[in-house]
Amino acid sequence: MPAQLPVEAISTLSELHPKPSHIRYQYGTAGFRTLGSVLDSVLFRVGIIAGLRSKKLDGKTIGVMVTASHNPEPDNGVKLVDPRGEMLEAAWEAHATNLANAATTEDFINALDTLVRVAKIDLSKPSRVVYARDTRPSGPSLVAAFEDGLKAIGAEGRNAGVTTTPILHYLVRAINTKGKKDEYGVDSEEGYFTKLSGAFQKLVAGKTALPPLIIDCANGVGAEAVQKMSGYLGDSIKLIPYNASTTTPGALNNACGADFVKTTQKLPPSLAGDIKPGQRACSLDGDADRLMYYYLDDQNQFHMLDGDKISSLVAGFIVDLVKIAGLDRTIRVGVVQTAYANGSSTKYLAERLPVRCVPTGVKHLHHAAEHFEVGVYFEANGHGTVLFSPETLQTLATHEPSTPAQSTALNHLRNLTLLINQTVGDAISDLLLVETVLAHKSYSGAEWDSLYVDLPNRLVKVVVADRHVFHTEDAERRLVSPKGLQAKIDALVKRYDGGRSFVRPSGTEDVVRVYAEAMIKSQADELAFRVAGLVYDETGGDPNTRPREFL
Ligand code: G16
Repeated sequence: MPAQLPVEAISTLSELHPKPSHIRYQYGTAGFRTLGSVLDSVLFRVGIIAGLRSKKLDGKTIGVMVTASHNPEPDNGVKLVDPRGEMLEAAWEAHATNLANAATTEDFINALDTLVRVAKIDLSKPSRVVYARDTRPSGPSLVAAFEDGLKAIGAEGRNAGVTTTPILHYLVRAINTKGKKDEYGVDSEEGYFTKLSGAFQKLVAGKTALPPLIIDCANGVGAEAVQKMSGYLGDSIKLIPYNASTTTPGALNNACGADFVKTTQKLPPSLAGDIKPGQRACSLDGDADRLMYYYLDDQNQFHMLDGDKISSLVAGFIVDLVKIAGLDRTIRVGVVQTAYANGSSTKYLAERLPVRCVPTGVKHLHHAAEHFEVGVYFEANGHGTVLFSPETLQTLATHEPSTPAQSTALNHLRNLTLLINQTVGDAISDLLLVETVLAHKSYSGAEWDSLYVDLPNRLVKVVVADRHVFHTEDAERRLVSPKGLQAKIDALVKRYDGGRSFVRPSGTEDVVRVYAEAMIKSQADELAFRVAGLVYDETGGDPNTRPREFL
């Protein structure tokens, strides 16, 4: 008789983690994400789902990260990581949503039964899960609920403790490739730090010493990782962590971090006075998978270097190296962006490389980037990485250079494949990558910034009664519902020189996001707030959050 679901164990433990009746959960842009106080049942169920996913994949290790990343401290969330360190397969997102919403233990067990049947899961297979959490106060109890889920399904769990999202992704891939031809690295935090720091030291050897780098850690888990990484980097670069108070209540992502910088286009107030004109610094988000750079010019003016600028810098560098190495006929470098990419960046990149636009969410960018030999993907919010296809890795490993210049470029490319965490966006890996390129190009922040001039833009959040009535098409650049709203937006956009605007529901916060661009800043602000007003009027939002006309 085939192995059966351990119904009794699931049932007993499930009763300890009942689903609140008034909440509908959704596996969104980056997993389940909402107030930490209402996630207990979700975490328990995710424990079981992760176990089943592992069984489905023949006992390969699945990752689970408990975090709400850039969201405010009271929020929390959970995302599943597939065996190669990439985001969960889309079909299973739907299974996860379905299971999280089963009203009772009985419904939950019935839904599990259906999943096992439909997905043809062999329950006799082993199941292994590695998991971690960020520094949020709700983390420990949510992890305990998750561990009950593992226990219920009989999965073997490995607790990676408190660490960053990208380190968890790294661990998943390292565990699953251990002892194989494509071994990703030693499956420990130490393995991660050693791999990245070793590659960085080789890449910047012989270059002019890099100036110390101030890193705003968003008072999140990145602070601990930055401190640890510092110890491995020797004197190749000095990292100076700011906003490293991981235990101060309410500090996480508050007036600091990558999302604060991107949305307010301002320096975190806690850094003011400590950054000198010409000096560059950067911000991580709450789980250290996003990165935002900036610098002050001679007039003390703040300049932001976002994901698009990182993408342009890095893609240009890799294209040059590929050419110098004599591999430009074999290796095609491409870039993936989303609708949030600044129009100037798209223009700049598209004149040089193939560029694709996909819906928001690293999972979408990642898959699109896999179609290139080298796929550079960054969201404007600073979330991204570079992927080298298996064939490209093979080419880099076996190519015989015919000149010293080719040999040097080839070595740099090989070291880049080690420096870059190719599983997912990784702020620490990305900042070492940026510093590498700046060292090679001898660029200051201002020189990097001058690759192209950003079109003024504005991002606004609108709280609406139900964001699920918003549906988009064309890589989220157009609304299909509510009906008629897109036509009104189009009419408005036409009145602005260089105007562009789009509206989409967030997959991580209970808001609708509005983005606008125009030739001048005041016009971009005005357009964003006018479109936000249209969204509000159409759907009836919270009166306290009605967008102001414009600033
Ligand atoms: C997550 C995703 C990102 C996405 C961001 C915002 O980031 O991983 O790809 O850009 O959410 O998504 P949305 O606009 O749908 O809320 P993080 O850093 O919060 O995990």
